[in-house]
Amino acid sequence: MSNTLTDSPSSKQQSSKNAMRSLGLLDLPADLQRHLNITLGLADVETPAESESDQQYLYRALAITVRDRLVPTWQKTWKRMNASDDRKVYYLSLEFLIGRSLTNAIQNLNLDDEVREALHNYGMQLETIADRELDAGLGNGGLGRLAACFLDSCANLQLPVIGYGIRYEYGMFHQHIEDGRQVEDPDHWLADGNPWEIKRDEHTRRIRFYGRPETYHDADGTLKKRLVETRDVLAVPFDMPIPGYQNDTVNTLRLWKASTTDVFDLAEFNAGSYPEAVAAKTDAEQISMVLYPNDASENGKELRLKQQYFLVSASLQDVIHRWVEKYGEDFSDFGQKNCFQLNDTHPACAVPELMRLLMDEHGMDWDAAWKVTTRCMAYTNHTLLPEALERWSVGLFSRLLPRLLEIIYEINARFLKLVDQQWPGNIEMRREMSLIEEGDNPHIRMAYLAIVGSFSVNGVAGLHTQLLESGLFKNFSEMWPRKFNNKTNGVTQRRWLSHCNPGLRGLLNETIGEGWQTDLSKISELAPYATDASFQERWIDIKLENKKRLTDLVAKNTDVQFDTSFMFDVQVKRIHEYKRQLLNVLNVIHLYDRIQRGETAGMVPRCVLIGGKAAPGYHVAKLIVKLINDVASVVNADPKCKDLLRLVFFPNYRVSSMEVICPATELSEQISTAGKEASGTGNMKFMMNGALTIGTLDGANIEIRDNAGEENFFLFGLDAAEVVETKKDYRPNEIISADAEIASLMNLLESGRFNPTNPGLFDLLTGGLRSSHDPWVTIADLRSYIDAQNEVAKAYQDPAHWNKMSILNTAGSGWFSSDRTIQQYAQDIWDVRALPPTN
Ligand code: T68
Repeated sequence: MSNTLTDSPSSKQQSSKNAMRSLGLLDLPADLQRHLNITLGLADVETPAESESDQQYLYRALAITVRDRLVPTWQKTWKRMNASDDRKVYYLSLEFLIGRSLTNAIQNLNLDDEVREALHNYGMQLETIADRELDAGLGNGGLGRLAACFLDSCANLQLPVIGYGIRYEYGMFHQHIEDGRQVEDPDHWLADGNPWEIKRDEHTRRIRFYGRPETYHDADGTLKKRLVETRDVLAVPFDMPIPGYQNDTVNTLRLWKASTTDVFDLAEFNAGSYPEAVAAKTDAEQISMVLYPNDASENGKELRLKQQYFLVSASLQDVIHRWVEKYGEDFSDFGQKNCFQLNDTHPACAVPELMRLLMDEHGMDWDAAWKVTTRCMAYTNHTLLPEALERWSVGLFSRLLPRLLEIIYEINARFLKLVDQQWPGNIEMRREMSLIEEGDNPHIRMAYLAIVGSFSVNGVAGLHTQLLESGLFKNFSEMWPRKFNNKTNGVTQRRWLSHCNPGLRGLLNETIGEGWQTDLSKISELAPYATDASFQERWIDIKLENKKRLTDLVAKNTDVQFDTSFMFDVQVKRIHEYKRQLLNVLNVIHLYDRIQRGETAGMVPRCVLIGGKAAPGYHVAKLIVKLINDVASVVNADPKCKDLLRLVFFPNYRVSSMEVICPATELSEQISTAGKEASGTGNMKFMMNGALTIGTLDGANIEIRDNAGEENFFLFGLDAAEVVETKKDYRPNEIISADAEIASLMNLLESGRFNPTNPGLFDLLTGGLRSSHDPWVTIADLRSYIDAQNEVAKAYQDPAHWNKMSILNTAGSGWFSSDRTIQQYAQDIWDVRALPPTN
């Protein structure tokens, strides 16, 4: 995958320097000083800038200094976009988990040396200042981070793609641990302002909620629909720059903030309730106040539906506004020239909303509008869990979005005719496939709406797509086989290898050149070095440095001291039963049990790190967090474990902590119940950084194993089909009693050893494990998991062998670049090309 459109670095740097100068930008150190003194009004900074406050100022001044250097290219990219008649893509997502922007911008602008030199004047390291930036945590986990990696890759490939999302005032909650339990704190990340955003008042849009549809005759006498008596909210855009990698491109992420229309309720106003009339207006602002922290269950809350419609309507109006400016009221080519990628069903209202805009506001008839809509909508599914599929109550919809409901009914009526043509007289099929789930409280099935309204439906890993086609969406895939396609996820190697692992970046650049940063397929050139002893030495040294870095971070955030000579065994992701953090804990208890019995032969010392957030209302997940912490307390306090085992729950796991965790990891835990994890993307970050995976045949693990070589992957457990079989006659209690080691570890857990002062605390968890209805069949996989962990230990004791496997994992990770994924979206779904350069 070569990126022929990128200019050579020297001419690029020259032209951007010229642009800077013409805009009156000074050299970087002088600019930084000016922003400190003038923009932020700080007279002096002590050198070294040791106080928190000085470092905070330095961060802000540096962020503005760097942003200044993005702006000219950003404007140019907008112009290139607007000048082009080629198709454009809009990535609609309720979540963008961006993390930090400063170091990313510095890397992509190639400003590292200049910035370091400038900070040297204040006796500061870039790392210290960069650490001051709060994560933009506008997402829950994989789905939100995927959106951020995709934007990075689109900018790297110079594709005409705009991200559209919500500017949540409060992002993903902060987690801290009290007495072993998760406690949530609000994440007011915007409290001190966000230096990366630019507010664009002139592109404000009006979003209309509630009201009622009314029929009327337009000037030509045509019968039309309009909404009256609505309650309106304004959507104000804030743009964030998405810099490409040293390629003279800066794309845009447009985030909408909800704001009042400033129209007062005159009745209240005149009744002298001025403060009440003003206060009522803050209702509007609630819409963009907070990110919903549920990653895998639908919640049915009115405010969430408001957020979804708010994003969709604002973004579609924005695109249509630019269309009308450029092409007038002729929308016949709109579908050909635009494509909306729906990141899960969260923005699925885009289907009926585009219909509404085209018909009610731009005069199109149904058939023409439907042709346009289904030509430009594409839907990505991210889950196989039925409980996570979104359904909205018809009652709520009819109050909040009455016109959209009418349109959905009409879409459904026409769709059910097609069903009837395909399966004549099959009433059952109509009921199954209907967009409306009937019953006492009928619901709209958002996934079905998204499928019917889109020209493309994709899953996010090979197995996931197969399971969608043969399971969840079987009928739809029979009806429209060509709609369904797979796009295996990827991650950006610029953040998840180059930036977060500078040691490895250096070694890679030296060994295979720098091309891998924009074309990760080149990383396969590493394979011949896998058995090279001197290369292995350097590989080991780099890992050790990274392990030290993580050890420091763990010490800073917990009271646990890691030992860098131990194996670093890591599971970080949202806490969920299907991801089976419990399985991991059971193995830790088993190791602890062996240590108590003195059966330590063949054991390898391990530091086990588990991190992740539990949805605040997910009781079982929170209990799992408590168990991890309570087991950790016992293990870490036991002198017998001192040389063999540590366990830590890493608090407040987020993007910026993963940047330290993944380069230091040696064993990556990807142990979900097969058939439940759509893809996983953490698994890819670990692989790139040379961790070996212990995993089930689930999601992208399968492709990771194929690419690493099965001899370089620790496979265990049932596959997806076997899970289904097993559930038919599942008897975990028999498995437990028949296996002495498992019986012993369960006994330890149930004896109250980890909850001496709180008997029965974990009964809910142990009861679940022992239930023949345990949907996650944890006990069924436990023996196989323990055995695989023993294989891991054996392999780790032979460093030459382990490091060969580690190198081959990195060498095999080329497929998992989000650049590859995005090239496939661009070719197979979007049909878009790189923006032509400016002339
Ligand atoms: C994840 N989904 C998948 N959902 O679980 C993971 N859900 O396998 C996959 O790799 C990743 O998506 C990217 O495709 C999520 O992260 C959510 O975060 C979410 C948020 C709100 C509502 C439902």
